[in-house]
Amino acid sequence: MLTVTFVSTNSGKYREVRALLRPFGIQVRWKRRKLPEPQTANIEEVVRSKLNAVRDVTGWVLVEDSGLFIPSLNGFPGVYSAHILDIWGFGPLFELLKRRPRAASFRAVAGLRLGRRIWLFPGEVRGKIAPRAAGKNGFGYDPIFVPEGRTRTFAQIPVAEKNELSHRSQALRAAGQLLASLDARGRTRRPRRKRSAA
Ligand code: ITT
Repeated sequence: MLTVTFVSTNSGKYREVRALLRPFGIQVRWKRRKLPEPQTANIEEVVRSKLNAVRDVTGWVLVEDSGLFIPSLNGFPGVYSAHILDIWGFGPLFELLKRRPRAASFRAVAGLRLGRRIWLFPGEVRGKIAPRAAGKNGFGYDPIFVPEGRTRTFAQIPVAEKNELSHRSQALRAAGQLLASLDARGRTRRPRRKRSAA
């Protein structure tokens, strides 16, 4: 079974990543480490920087950067989502959105590294900010995000349902497909030949 080391400080992300890669037969090992994030509004750049900082980790390495982007706030909190939630909670966001459109999207970019090779996989889910926080599942902004076509927040629906829709699931499914096609050294797996009955 292929094993991938997921480097992150976020246990909520780890739980989802583990569940999302399981169907591909991939085992996830969690390495809890804070990686430097450059001052940039671009998630891909953050992921490249995270991948650069895990060069010392051997074998397949996975990192992820994500955030909540609100167009009526020019994309805020975006790449600063984790920090803003720490210092603000939800209150000031509700305040800012009183007279602004509540459309929002979660975006994620997963990054894989094997030696000197890297791969990036984006994912996005659109929705809106709920009028008030609701639900206990998930983590981060899940209690205030209602995905498109639904009436309940990510924190109100079962995690398995979030994992069908989420930004992270899109990114991780693409990563899972790549991993399932390669071996521990990054070589293309060949389908086993059937022995012909002689
Ligand atoms: P690492 O960098 O160590 O992986 P982190 O939590 O600091 O962990 P990010 O810098 O990528 O991760 O920040 C992402 C933040 O965006 C995360 O902490 C949440 O606040 C929010 N977020 C991202 N995906 C989310 C999701 O699926 N549900 C709720 N909030 C999410």
